[in-house]
This record gives sequence, C-alpha cells and structure tokens, in this order.
Amino acid sequence: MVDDYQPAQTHALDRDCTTLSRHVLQQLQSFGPEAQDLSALMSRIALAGKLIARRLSRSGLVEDALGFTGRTNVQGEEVKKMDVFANDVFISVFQQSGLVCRLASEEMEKPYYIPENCPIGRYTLLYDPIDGSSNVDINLNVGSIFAIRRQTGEDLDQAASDLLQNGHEQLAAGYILYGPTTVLVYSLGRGVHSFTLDPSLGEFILAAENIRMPEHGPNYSVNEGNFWQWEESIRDYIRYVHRHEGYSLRYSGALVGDFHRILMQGGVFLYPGTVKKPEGKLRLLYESAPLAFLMEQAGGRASTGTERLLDVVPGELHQRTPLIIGSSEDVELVESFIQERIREQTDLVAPGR
Ligand code: P6P
Repeated sequence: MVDDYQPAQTHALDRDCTTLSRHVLQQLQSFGPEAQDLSALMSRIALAGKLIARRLSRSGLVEDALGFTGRTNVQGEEVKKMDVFANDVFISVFQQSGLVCRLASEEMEKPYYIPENCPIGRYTLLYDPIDGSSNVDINLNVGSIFAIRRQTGEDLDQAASDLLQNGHEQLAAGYILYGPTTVLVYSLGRGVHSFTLDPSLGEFILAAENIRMPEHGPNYSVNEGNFWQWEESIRDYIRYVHRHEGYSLRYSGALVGDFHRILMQGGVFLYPGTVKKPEGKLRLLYESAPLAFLMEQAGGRASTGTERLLDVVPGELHQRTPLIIGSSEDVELVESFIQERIREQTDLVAPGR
C-alpha cells in the first residue's frame, strides 16, 4: 500500500474524464446552484444528442425513422419522422428534471410547458431538433441547434413574450452535429468548446477548447440556385468570389454541417433574403441567434447584412432572419457590397446629400 498516493497525470485519462458536465463547472469556476443547474442542463442536452444519434445510426433499419409524417409544421414545411422523434426526445430528457420549464421549437407553434419544473426550473430551451432533416433519407449530416435562456416573470398567460429579446440574453448556445462522429459544440459565453461522443464510453469527451476563427477563410457557403432571387448586392458578392482565386463553394443544404465547416476552417455562410422574401428562410431564436452567439465567441461575426445578428429583437417566436456568418473579414466583405448598393440607392433618391 502506497502512502501519499499521487495519481499518474496521464493526459489520456484526464481527457477522458473531462466530460461535458465537468467542463461546464470548470468554465463557470463554481459549484454553486446555478453552475450545477447549467451543468445538469448541458448533460440532459448531451443525453438528447446520444438518443438522436442512436436513432439516426439505425434510421435505415427501424421503421418510422425515414420519410415524412404527412403533416406540415408551423412553418408550412413537411414534417419528417425524425423531426418528430427528435422534438420529443428533447422534451423527454427534461421531464422530471426540475430544470427547464419551457421548450420552444421549430416543430411547435407554441412553447411546450413542463409544469412540474416551472416553480423551480427558470430556464427555457429553444431548439431546432433536427436541422436539415431532408438529409436524413440520404445519409448525410444533420444537426440539432439549441439555446438556453432564463425565464423572466411568471408567464402566467403562457404567451412566452419574455423570449422576444435579443441574442445577448442567451445564457448558453450550441449544436450537435450528427456526422461520421457525433460532435457537440457549445459556449456559456466563455469561449467555444467541442466534444466528441465516444460510443464506447457513452460520453462526450473534450476535443477542442477555446476554438478561434481565422479572420479569413477559403469557403463560401450559399445556395447559388437562388442567385436570380437575391438583391443585386448579393449577386455582386457572388460575382466577386467567382472572379477571385482562393474561394471554394461548399454547401450541404444542412445549416449545422455548413456552419461547423466555417467554424473550423474559416470563410462565410450566407442565407440572405430574396427580393420576394427579404426576411430569408432561417429562424432567429433557435437557429441564427445560437450560431451567432457561438461565432462571436470564436472571434467571428454574424449579421443580417445590415445589423449585428445578436442585436435583433424578434417580434414573434418563429421570426425568420437573413444570415451572414463566419470569419470577420469575409462577413465584412459581404456587408460592403450591401452598403455600396444602399449608398447608390440613396444617391439616386437624394443626389448630393
Ligand atoms: P435551401 C434546412 O431545410 C435548412 O433549414 C438549413 O438547415 C439549411 O441551411 C437551409 O434550410 C437550406 O435551404 O433553400 O438551400 O434548401
């Protein structure tokens, strides 16, 4: 028997023990009640990710995992079976948790309340349970996006109007990317950190801490099929990258995977509005704002094209927004084309002002 035992400080063992829940407490440098709540909350989100990853890994083998439900959601989009399953998973992992009182999702017109949690659980989870679900049936990557906000007030009329605040009110945000590996990326406002699911342990293990964006990157990620629907300013930007070397178009049709590439390699993702739909397609509260939170934490930039994305105050829960997000120099380049067109239009209207 050894007295004054000193464990071997092996990197591998320490890394495998840096689970998500431990990392949250390290991040907050606290073991107090709120830190414990957020640690437990992130663990529940991780559990949801594991349950969804398991279903996806068998989606070609089990019934009710592929294809459509025959219903349309509040967005008027066809609901896939995985959308429903994933939406229910996030609800289930927070039942009897005492943590989350409300869940707001792309799949539900109004927030779902968990009454047994509400007296104590003052957090709201906003999420897109499976983003890019059309990729499920062709075995390409999909993702879940989430943000955590604090509930302010009693919300007795269940209007959840306290959720209609800008992105700076997010306590935490992140996503789970279901790809060759399952990766969870999150931030509590103290840097961006990624975890990889080790199926042999059933744990998300720390992979990278304090991820920082390059100021410029080679990728631009946009659906060029919309070229003739865009404002001229966006077409100007596309013409620019076509004419200059060093740019590569990478677009999967699933936001989380496209965002992750930009986060890891640099560049810019764009989903601008069109002339007919200037507000764009992506949702503010549970798609763009969480990703903008992460991007700024990683040293990047996120914009509507004319406004800092995190400053936008939604008028309703499912509000859409144009999104230009990525390396600061690349986002600024897109914004410069938009500003140039605004100047031209202003000069036309009021020459010489
Ligand atoms: P489009 C998926 O439907 C999604 O919401 C995002 O994941 C993705 O970035 C975007 O829409 C793709 O839209 O019009 O290019 O097919």
